[in-house]
Amino acid sequence: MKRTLIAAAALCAAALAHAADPVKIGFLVKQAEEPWFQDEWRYAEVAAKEKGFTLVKIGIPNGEKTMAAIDNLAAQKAQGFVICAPDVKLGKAIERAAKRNNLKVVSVDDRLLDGSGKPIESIPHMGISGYQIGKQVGEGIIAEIKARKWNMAEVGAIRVAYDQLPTGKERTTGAIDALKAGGFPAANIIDAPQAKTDTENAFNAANIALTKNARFKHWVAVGLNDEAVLGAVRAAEGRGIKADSMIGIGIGGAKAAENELNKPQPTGFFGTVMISAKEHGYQTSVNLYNWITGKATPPAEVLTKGMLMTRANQAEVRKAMGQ
Ligand code: FCA
Repeated sequence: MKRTLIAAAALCAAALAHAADPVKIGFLVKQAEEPWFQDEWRYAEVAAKEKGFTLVKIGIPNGEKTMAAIDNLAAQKAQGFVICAPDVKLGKAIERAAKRNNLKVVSVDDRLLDGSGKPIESIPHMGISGYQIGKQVGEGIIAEIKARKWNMAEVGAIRVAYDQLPTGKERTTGAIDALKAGGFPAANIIDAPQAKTDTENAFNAANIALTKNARFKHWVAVGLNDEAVLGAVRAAEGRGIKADSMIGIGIGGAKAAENELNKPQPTGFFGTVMISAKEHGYQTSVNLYNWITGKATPPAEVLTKGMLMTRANQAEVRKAMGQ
């Protein structure tokens, strides 16, 4: 009896001590050098200041670094983390590591998958509505092709593809479907698979597509993010295809797009569908904080919207998106 009481008292004390621990949250991103992720971190910091928790930002370019980061967070007595993993197939390993270390986990941008390739429903997720946003890209391109009175038979479309990432595939599928729905010839669409979702890899992929298809007079380009489309735009420039014969529309709207849209001379980067780094960075952190402190469980899945932004409407779009 006495022993049970002592054990119970010890448990209570441990629970109280835990509850009183200052809240510490990790924010783990696959590509820390990408402006989108820097923006997410910036808005997560806003949440940290507002709610009074500590934010630990860690770049996780591969599986090994991901596992090390989770162990590191546990050693620092963090209670949870937000994650955009370098490979969504790490889902189960991430879930196990979180459980083992008693850490709560929510995913952002890229939904984690289980061994059979299905989303892990028990990990709350905030991502973009990829297909819908992709459609906005395609519709924007069709409108601009028409404004320029191009003959679609003479236009090639580059789909910078990263199909192993479901949100990536959804985005470019939405874009291509909208192009086709707008009358774009399916035979003029060329896949350019990239090895990694950055500008350099997109450049290399697009370069091959352009070399093999020199017959087209004009070009359009889509991809899963601004970096993908920028790669295609730079590759086209290298072959003398400039703003007047190129329409690239990205997805993102962070610094890379901003710099491009504010160059004194327009480039082939016609615009981007701006998505909300603020919501993704701030709200995921707040949701996790509320979960840790017992205030609320995060919604199972939130899909956010985007707005087409070009040189013509940058200020309005940024204002409407609160960024
Ligand atoms: C993915 C992409 C990023 C960004 C994010 C919302 O993680 O790789 O560039 O678009 O989704």
